[in-house]
Amino acid sequence: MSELLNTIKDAVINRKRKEIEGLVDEAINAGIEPGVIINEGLIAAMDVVGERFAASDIFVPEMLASALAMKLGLDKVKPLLKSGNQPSRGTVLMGTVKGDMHDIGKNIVNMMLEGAGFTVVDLGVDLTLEKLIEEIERLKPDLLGLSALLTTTMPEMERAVRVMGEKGLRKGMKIMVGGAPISKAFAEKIGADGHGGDAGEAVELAKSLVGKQGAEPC
Ligand code: B12
Repeated sequence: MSELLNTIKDAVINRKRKEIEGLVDEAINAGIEPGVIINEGLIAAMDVVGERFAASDIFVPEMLASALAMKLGLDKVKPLLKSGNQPSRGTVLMGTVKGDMHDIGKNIVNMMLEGAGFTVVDLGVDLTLEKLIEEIERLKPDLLGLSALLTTTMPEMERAVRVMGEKGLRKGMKIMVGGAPISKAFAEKIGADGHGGDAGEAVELAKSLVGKQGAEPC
């Protein structure tokens, strides 16, 4: 089992887009849990890709090709995470902040939230404040999730949280934040309602925040 997960990880690292779907199918058929395929196969690969990029062993095109391989793998796992016809636990608006194009982590969080019974509306990447405000006013979500992967876009997250408060949009809507450079301390500093370090934490956080509707934003 761990050999197959290692093969999946290597396929993503080495950008083997033609092989990845077959390998993930093989893992699913072998009864490996979707969460294990995601964490130990696919996400583990992106950590190595990031290290190689930081060491200048690979460059943006290679990083992008690995990301595309990862997406093919995730698309195979996604149907397994869908929840049944249970009533929605609440609506979550998700997006990656302005200036940031990274969406793999956000998409995994979306998949897990949907699997846990939330209705997720994905606003994509490079999300402007104007678009965000428009969609919050239109959809009145229970939760807003913001993702950032670049240290240079962390101030955009801070700005979004501040402006949501200034516009009075936090009444009835909690804000959770995440992404590799985002810490619990940063989330507290910018006044978000919570921080999730991975998709599993995001789901638990979402459940607890939706249960706390009506409380004043911190
Ligand atoms: C893939 C990748 C890319 C792809 C993105 C493709 C895509 N569609 O997302 C491409 C090639 C486009 C790319 C571009 C760039 N990248 Co890049 N990229 C990565 C890489 C290798 C992997 C990111 C990833 O997908 N990780 C896997 C996911 C699953 O993890 P995650 O995003 O952290 O998400 C998890 C948690 O954080 C959490 N989470 C995430 N979001 C949220 C939201 C909420 C609400 C919650 C609760 C939780 C949560 O749950 C997720 C699931 O467990 C990282 C290295 C790394 N290890 O992070 C570099 C990295 C982020 N990139 C980096 C850089 C520098 C860039 C570029 C500037 C490179 C360049 N010179 O052009 C550009 C920037 C483009 C832009 N404007 O955004 C640096 C950032 C350094 C820094 N200090 O900011 C990194 C760290 C690489 C490195 N080691 O130097 N990149």
